[in-house]
Amino acid sequence: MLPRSLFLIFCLFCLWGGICIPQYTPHTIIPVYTYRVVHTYPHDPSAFTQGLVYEKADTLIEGTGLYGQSTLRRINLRTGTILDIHPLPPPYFGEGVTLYKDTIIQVTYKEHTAFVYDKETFEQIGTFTYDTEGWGVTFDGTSIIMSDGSATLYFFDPCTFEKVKTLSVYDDNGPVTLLNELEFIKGEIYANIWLTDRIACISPHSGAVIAWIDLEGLLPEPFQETADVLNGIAYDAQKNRLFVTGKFWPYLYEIELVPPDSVGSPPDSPRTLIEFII
Ligand SMILES: [Ca+2]
Repeated sequence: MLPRSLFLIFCLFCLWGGICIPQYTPHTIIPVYTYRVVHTYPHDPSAFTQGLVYEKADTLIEGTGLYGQSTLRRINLRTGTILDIHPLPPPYFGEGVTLYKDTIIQVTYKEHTAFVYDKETFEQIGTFTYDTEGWGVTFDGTSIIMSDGSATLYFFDPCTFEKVKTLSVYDDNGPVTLLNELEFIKGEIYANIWLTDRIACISPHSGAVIAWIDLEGLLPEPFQETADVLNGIAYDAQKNRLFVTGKFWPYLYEIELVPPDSVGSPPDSPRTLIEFII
C-alpha cells in the first residue's frame, strides 16, 4: 500500500494530468439531510409549479406549466397573492425560471425555446433555442444551467446562449436521472428529482451528488391526494432562506436543513476530491 503522503501526491498528479479517479468507494456514505419547517406560506393550489426563484423583498418569480395554462408570475411570499402574471400561448408548456441581471429566463418543455423577459414589466424581449427538452433552470453567476430530465446538466453563456459545457450527475449508484427544478445555492446546484421527495446537492465541478435532502412528509397527507410532486426550490441569499413548494401545493415552505447525526454541518460548500480521499 502507498504511504498516505505518496497517495495524495499520486492523486494530485492524476488530477493535473486529467486522469479520472472515481470519487465514490464502496465505503462512501452520502449524507442525507432532513428538514425543519421555519414558516408555512399560502401558495396557489392551481399553480402547476415548474420553476421558482426568489426575487427581492418577499417576492418570488414562479413559472407554471401545462398546455394552455402556463404562466410566468410574480407572487408575494407572505400572502401567496399573484402580483403580476403573463400567460404563455398554448403551443408552449412553461418550465423552469431564473433571473439574469434585469431579465427573467423561462424555459419550455418540448418547444426548444426559452423566453427572455424584462424583469420588471414581464415584456418578452428575446428568445433562445436549445436542442433538448427544458425542465429546470438556474444561474450560477456565470452560466445559465438547465436540466432536461436526464442525468445531464447543460451550461449556456447568458449573453450568447451558446452551450458551453455539459455536466454528468452521479452518485454512488451511478447516473442520477430525472433532474428537474434547479437552484444554485452557496456554490452547489440543488435539483429536485422528479417523482420523489428528494433534492440532490450537486458539485458543479464534478457532477457528484455530495448530499441528499429528504423532504418526505413535508406536505401534510390530506393534501397529497390532490397535489402533485415536489417541484420548486428558491433561495434568498441575503437572508439565507430556503423555500420549497410543489405542483398544485397549497403551501410554500421555508425550511432549514437538519444534518444527519453523523455529520456536523449543512452542505454549504462543495467537497473536493481530496476531501473525499481524506
Ligand atoms: Ca429554482
